[in-house]
Amino acid sequence: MIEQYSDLLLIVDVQNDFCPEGALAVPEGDQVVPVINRLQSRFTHRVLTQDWHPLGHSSFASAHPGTQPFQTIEADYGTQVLWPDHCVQGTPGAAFHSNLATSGAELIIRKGFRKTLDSYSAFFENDQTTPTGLTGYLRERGFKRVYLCGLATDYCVAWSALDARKQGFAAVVIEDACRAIDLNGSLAQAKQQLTDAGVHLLSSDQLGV
Ligand code: VGL
Ligand code: ZN
Repeated sequence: MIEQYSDLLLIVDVQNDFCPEGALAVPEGDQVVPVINRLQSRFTHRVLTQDWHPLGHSSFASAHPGTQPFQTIEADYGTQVLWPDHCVQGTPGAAFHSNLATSGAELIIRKGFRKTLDSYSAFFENDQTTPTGLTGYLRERGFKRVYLCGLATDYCVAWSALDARKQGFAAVVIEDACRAIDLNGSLAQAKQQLTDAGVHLLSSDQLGV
């Protein structure tokens, strides 16, 4: 049962660069759009996130001469995957998928906008201490449970769900409203971490959508 006052749908990074033809295409990334639009009609409260990097961002392989996308480096805040340039602020790749319903969202959280710090989670940047402000927003508004959907299951959706739990919210990932990058087993690892953290995994039809 979705609670209209205390539940919130968090729609993670449904942006052109994560869809087929995009710079960091997630397989079938665009297929989440109709599912998420149906889900949106069940929630009174919706928040969007947007990956929002400056040109030359430190998560881009292009910013580290001699490296290739999808290899890892050690950043001062830990291991960082290097990605193709993606979701550069103000570019078409950073825009939401054109069929995603966005006008009903109450908030758009942008993340990853500091040049030397990446951010997967909607709550904290990858140093796991720099807040985006989402915790405060949710607490002040009285939300208790976060339902998550979007891209990518094993990165921004998973990290957001884990941080939601750490911040004391109930968290539910709607699996068929997500798609994964699945880099070196990252999807299986993320699902194990989600389960261990008490995140519920559901399908949209279990929500009657
Ligand atoms: C994401 C990799 C890099 C995501 C964002 O939205 O899952 N993944 N930036
Ligand atoms: Zn990114």
